[in-house]
Amino acid sequence: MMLKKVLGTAVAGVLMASMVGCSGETEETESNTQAAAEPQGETWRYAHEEFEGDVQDVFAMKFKEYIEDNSAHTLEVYRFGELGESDDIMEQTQQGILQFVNQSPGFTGSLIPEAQIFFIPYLLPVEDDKIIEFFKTSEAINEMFPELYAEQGLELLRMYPEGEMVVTADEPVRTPADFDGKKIRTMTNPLLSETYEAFGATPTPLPWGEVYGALQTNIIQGQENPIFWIESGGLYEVSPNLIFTGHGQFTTAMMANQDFYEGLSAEDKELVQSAADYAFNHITEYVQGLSEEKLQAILDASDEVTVTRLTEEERQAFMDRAPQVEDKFIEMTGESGQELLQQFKEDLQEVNAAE
Ligand code: 6CS
Repeated sequence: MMLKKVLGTAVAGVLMASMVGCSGETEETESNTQAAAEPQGETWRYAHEEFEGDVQDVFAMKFKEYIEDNSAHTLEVYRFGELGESDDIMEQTQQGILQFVNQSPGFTGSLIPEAQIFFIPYLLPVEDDKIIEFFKTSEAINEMFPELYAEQGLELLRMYPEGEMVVTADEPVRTPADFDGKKIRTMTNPLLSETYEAFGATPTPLPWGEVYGALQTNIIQGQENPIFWIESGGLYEVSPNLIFTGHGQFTTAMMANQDFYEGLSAEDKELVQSAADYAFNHITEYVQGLSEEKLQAILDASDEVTVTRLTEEERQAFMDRAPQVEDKFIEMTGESGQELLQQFKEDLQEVNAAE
């Protein structure tokens, strides 16, 4: 785990050096000049925040499969650490060094404050079928968010859920008082800090690369993530008490550099949209039941792990603190956030009514 991180950071500089100055177009060589009748493909670069076989990687590989099966283009996929942290790959995409990026709203909050809506606790359902239906049908997700990303030079292609957020800590937590004095790592957005403060903890924003080590050395006493990531990152080894609070979903977003996208032919735009739809349809199947499967893998791998599922009454004590986070969200985002939140709630009502 840690070795992967160090190696990844070391190669990032080398890759960056070879990329700067590339436009994404295939270099003209003697042989491809001669084969003028052949369709000329370009090489596009796509970076995400996870490791081989994780949810964002499965999405990326499906996107790649569609692009390469249906065009002469090639897609290079870069995983966590190969080009730096989440903020680095976003910056590289905005600069046009990368054509595609998968960045989670957990890190996009400083760029697009409204993206922090996903961190209002107890807003989103935790059930797989409901959350998937929400992402498929929500006007807020599919019509309002693309406009917000466009303001930052990004063409939002898809948002999708990766799984219910589960807290891990150095001991089981059942009440806000149990969080007292615990430093809980959050992704780096201010609203998530508000959530953990409201929950009674001391929020500690950190980039992903520092989380395992900080848990191991007790610099932090807990963190939150979906089960598949707790399993694949080995977080249960250093933070063995799993607490199902029911407060949220890990959500992510996949997008393109907008100048690049706008410069594509109509045919290539259609190709990119279809590839994103293809990957989305696959991932919404893939994530169903993934948490249960990976929880079993954790339990098989460790005797130390405990699982705490809050009762309705225990959950209520955390839910009671959600309105103050919602107020903060409005304070941070103003009218735009208010409109988004209203639409979110209407979209969620429809999903719940369709039960
Ligand atoms: O906690 C994090 O920072 C990471 N969690 C997941 C599920 N994906 C990527 C992200 O960096």
